[in-house]
Amino acid sequence: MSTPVSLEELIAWTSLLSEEERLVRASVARFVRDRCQPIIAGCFEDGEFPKQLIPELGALGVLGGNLEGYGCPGMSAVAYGLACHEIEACDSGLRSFVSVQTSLVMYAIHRFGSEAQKRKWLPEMAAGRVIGCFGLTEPDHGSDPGGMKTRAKRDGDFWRLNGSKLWITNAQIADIAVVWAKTGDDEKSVTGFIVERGAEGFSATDIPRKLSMRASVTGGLSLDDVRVSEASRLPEARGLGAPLSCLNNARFGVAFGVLGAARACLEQAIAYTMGRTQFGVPLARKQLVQQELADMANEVVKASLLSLHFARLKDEGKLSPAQVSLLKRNNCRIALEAARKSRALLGANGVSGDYHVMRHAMNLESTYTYEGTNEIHALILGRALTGESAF
Ligand code: TGC
Ligand code: FAD
Repeated sequence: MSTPVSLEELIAWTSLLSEEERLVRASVARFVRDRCQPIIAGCFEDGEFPKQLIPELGALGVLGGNLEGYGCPGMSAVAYGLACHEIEACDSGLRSFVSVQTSLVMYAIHRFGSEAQKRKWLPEMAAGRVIGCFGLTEPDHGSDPGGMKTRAKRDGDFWRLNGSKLWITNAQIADIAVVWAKTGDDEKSVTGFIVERGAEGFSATDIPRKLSMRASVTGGLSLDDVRVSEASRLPEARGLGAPLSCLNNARFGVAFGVLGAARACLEQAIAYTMGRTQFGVPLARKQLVQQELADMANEVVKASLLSLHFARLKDEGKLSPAQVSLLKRNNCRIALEAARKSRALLGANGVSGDYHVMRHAMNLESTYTYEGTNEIHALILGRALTGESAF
């Protein structure tokens, strides 16, 4: 038997990373191994998000990691992507927390907020003392947020918000919500507001019986004539393009992250089939098993290298939304396939929480759908390729 080659060696990422990127990756991997991995299976089973880890994520510098100034570390897109990758190797729900805080809420304030809003919220959010959520999806408007029913009506120096949002990560634990509402009927009237927890008429509700992302908080937001000051409106956000540009960033983090989950599943499948004997030999000596492992490795290695290439483009400000869609769609699909294949290779043990692959597979079903479904990204790419909109 020859010495096995690790997935890490096949990807050969390390030689392509800067010193800073390697350091970020190593410190996040250490945190994940010591602080997250030991508790995650229990959190998932209990349907609990490990809130105690939030200040530690802040101290690690991953919250707002790729933003500049206001207490944010300003790391490269590559370093931030690698942090997402390492966190999601443990659990997609943990990475979701980081994505929503960083790419959706902090980015929205950083990009579209007033100077006062940035000074007030960003340093606190980077430290993990203030938690945010991002309310775009509604019960009747998911893939087509342009059809949202939530409305904002001017009332002197205030606004009155009415409507509801559903499937909102962090809803029940958030101190602030970035809520998107229309001031008229047109998509161009989409406006963003920072709504604080405790505002009269504003409440968060649970979504019961969630079978995916159980270590993440997901809920609904209800806005019943909520009075919000003009100072809480994001002054630079005009039209649907504003929330969609937040999604570009979040989709990038998802794409990098899911490869961490795929890597964890593949490594588990390799270890398991090398250790498990059936018909007198280790499963890893069976050709059909090796074909499954080879197929998974193929996809994970290709996706990892593409992700790194696109992350470098992002750092140069050259990554287009169509490229983000391609990456998000590809990586979510191959990660879900890797989790399902790994689950099968572990046989009955594959459905046990002790081996983690089933938890990853259940989580990855959500990543396939959120931040734009597999089909919506196909249509975004189709529109880019043909110039024809087929939504
Ligand atoms: P469309 O006519 O294409 O565009 C309207 C305006 O927006 C601009 N735009 C973008 N700007 C920046 N980045 C993008 N990716 C953009 N895509 C479009 C566009 O230029 C236009 O601007 P303007 O100035 O001309 O008005 O809009 P549409 O209504 O046809 O919709 C397009 C579509 C379907 C692609 C879009 O609605 C879409 O992406 N739908 C998917 C919705 C989605 O992804 N929701 C995610 C919610 S958040 C979430 O899931 C968080 S999960 C938690 C976690 O991350 O862990
Ligand atoms: P729908 O839009 O109803 O789609 C249902 C099916 O129809 C999908 O397969 C879809 O691909 C397909 N479909 C839709 N339109 C077309 C078309 N034109 N052509 C072909 N097929 C089509 N949202 C937020 O705003 N903030 C959050 O923090 C957030 N967190 C989430 C966390 C989790 C765990 C989950 C599961 C979702 C979260 N979402 C969040 C919502 C998520 O973004 C939406 O679920 C997603 O955009 C899809 O919307 P939908 O569920 O309404 O599905």
